[in-house]
Amino acid sequence: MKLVTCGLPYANGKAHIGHLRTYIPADVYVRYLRMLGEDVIFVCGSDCHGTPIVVNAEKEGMTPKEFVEKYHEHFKNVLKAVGVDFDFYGKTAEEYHHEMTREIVRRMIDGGYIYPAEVELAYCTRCDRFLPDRYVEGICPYCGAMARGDECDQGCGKHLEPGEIKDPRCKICGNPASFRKQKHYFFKLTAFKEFLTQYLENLKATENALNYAKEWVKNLRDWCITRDLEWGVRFPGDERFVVYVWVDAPIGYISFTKKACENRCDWEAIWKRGEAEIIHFIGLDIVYHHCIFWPAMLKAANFSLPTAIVASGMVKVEGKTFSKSRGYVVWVEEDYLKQGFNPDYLRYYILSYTSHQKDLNFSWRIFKDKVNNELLATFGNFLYRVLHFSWKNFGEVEMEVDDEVIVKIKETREKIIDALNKWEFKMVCDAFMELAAFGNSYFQSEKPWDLIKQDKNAARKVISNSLQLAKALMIFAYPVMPESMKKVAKALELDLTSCSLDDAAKIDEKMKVRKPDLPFEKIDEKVIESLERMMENRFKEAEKKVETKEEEIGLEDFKKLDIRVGRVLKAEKVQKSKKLLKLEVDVGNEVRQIVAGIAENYEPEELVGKSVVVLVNIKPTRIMGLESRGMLLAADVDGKAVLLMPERDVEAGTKIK
Ligand code: B3M
Ligand code: ZN
Repeated sequence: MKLVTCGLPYANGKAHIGHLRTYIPADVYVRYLRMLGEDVIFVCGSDCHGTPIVVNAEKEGMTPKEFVEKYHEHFKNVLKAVGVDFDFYGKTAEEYHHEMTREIVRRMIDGGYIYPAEVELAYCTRCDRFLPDRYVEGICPYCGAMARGDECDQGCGKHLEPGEIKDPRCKICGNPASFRKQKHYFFKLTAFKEFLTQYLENLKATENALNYAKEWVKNLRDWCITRDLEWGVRFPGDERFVVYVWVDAPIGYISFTKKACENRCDWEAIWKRGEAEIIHFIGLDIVYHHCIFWPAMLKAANFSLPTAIVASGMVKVEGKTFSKSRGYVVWVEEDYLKQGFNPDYLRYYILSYTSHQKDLNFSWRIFKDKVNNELLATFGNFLYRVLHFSWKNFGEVEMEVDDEVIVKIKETREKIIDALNKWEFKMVCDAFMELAAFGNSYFQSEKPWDLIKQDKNAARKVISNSLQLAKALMIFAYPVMPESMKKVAKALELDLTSCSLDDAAKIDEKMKVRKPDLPFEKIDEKVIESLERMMENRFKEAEKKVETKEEEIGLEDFKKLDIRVGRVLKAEKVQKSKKLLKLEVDVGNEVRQIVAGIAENYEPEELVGKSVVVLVNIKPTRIMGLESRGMLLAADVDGKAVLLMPERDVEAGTKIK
């Protein structure tokens, strides 16, 4: 028995192509395993907890429960639409999941792996609350990048423990946070160093995951596993807290397995007695949680351990690093499904573009080329020509297949199995595409359309070989493109849902052929052009937003500015300059010489005695050889300076806040 899972998407936004990079290969893998006769359970579900969900629900004026429900439904529908067919798709907000989490955490407590300790945590005095995880932003203590409370997401990618972040600031009100002590609970991850080192030695995993994990295991720290929040799974050791989202999320794999097993199998055989292989498909960004934290938790609770971790590379969009805020994102529902594209095209793209471990670039142009040149011109062309010719000229074919063809088919099957064992899905696609190319050149060189005019029996032999190849191709490609293959298989009255990979080389006595449907449709250049334009607009829009956002400053930045009311004591024109006035301005504790570009708008004499607004701590500079220490603030009215002045008489030196 095998259990296959996918990383649980946060019910915190729409499904994008980055998600599919995990789910589609996992789905394809499961379909192949089943065609190899394996008993497989395939589960996933929505990750409903964590601070971003609470924060975003608040923003949308919903309760967290309503909020996660909305995105849960979205994910369920989108995944179904792209043919990702889980046995069970749950959500961690459900009671059954809370129960399972509490049982496992209780076991960790009973095992002596959880201890309390005081920690200094970010606390917002204005909001009067502790600031867990995403409620706080600040500076990463490791690399200095801007970071979130639990993760250096823009810099070194490290997990941050509560209290670690520097210069914390409340995400809700923007106030600088202070630190306060609070008692929390820690998981003794450090006690698992030896176990994990050993475990990683034997773990079947993609290189990308293993390389990172083997480095990380050298430097473990205990994990704070409680959070001061309402939304989440209550921590059984102290009901004031909930458990950290990364404690309960992977337990979803177990609670969903239990659900999937109802009346069908024994979940404890899988998760307590080690009687199944447990294979986690994840993204490269959550390797730490799956290769370090999760096996240690399972070990502490005396549960079965994952046997394999399959990490996919990341996704790029039109050559740029995936980023929702920068607009480098392809939304599955509105950008893809709503265009009416066949979901199988996307499945094929994701599988065949590159090695599963490498970065995948999604581009609409490559998409079109792959569909039109590979799926249509090679694969679909062969299937359609063979089926169409057979239907038109024979209707029913007495089969007689050359050994060479059977050998070719068996070789392809071996290649596919070999590639699956390495989780190299591109190699799977390459194998069946190669067989399609072989079929094409065979059909082309034998010219059955000529042959049939002279020797119908010779033509039948060619068609019989070709039909065998066509059937094999449908079977081999079915897991990758289930709907399209089902559609063409109708012409052979072949039920792919009950086929095994072995059936590809089995020779029927006779094959009946009906009028075939075209398996694929050509993608129109105009459609691609309009999608490219749509993407470009999206990038531009996002850029604008990012720019305005970057101009936002915090209160503490503003406080750095020393702005005061000043009184002009003297003013005169700067010689040889049309624009400049040289002023002497009393700024409270001293008189400063300031050179200002306002001569075209103000006469020197009208300024003397007036109150102005001065930025005092700007770096001194020299303008036309004259020192200027300070800057007058003015409104820029189409390039014309209009000086700011206090609305009533104010003493020179008064601070502006
Ligand atoms: N919900 C999604 C992520 O960080 C997170 C995965 C949980 S898997 C147990 O990509
Ligand atoms: Zn960092």
